[in-house]
Amino acid sequence: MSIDWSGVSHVTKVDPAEDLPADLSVLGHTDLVIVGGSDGVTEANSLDAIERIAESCDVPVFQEPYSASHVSSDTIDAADFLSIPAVYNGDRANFVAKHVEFFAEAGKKPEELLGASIPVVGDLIASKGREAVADLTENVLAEGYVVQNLDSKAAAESGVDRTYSPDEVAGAALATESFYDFPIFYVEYSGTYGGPEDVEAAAQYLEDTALLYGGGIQSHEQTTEILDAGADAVVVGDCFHDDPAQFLDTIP
Ligand code: 1GP
Repeated sequence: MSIDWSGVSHVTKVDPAEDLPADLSVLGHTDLVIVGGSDGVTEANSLDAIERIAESCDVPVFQEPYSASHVSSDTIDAADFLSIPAVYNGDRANFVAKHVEFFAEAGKKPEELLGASIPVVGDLIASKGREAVADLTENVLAEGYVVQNLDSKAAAESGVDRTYSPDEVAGAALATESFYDFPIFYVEYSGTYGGPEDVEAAAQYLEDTALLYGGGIQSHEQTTEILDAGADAVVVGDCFHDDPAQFLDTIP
């Protein structure tokens, strides 16, 4: 499947394990919302966040899980897309194993699900039949990720123990577009501003793949610097949770 990124330059990452601002109307100024975090995420808090956002504003909502247990037929129905990270500089679980686990879960037979305590993704088949698996896979996007802040929860969760040089970032971007054919390449500096260098390195190789940068964006100037470096969109997370008024300054 494909997304039209031409109208998307500002993305908000909402952590479902954190408190959401009471007034979510500021999300009317962003182009896309991703619901996902790196600690304390559950199916229940993901579904709650997705539904509250969808009720509050008319923007596409992605769910970005780091475990199959965050996904259910309810979250799939509520979100527009599932975006699943594949972390180049992470451990094997985060480039291969979690993905196989997710799709194995989706393909389970109904009798294997008896007694499941949460509405796992496998209940798709139990409740809606095997054709629901095809519907699911149409709504799954892979994100090629490079995690560049070793002190972040994202690095800990994905087994990252080394950051990439700009040349390696460029190589990962080229692989994303020309080899893996993922629709998204994500430069992740979660919690700190990494500047434009990695974005410039990646942008030279990306034509069809959308280039996202996230990490430490708190101002219009930072947004502009990253977009000028070649990113399709900035991703803003902490600033949304911490200071919704400041968050408005990050809008291009
Ligand atoms: C986190 O890239 C996003 O996954 C946004 O980062 O929280 O630092 O804005 P911040």
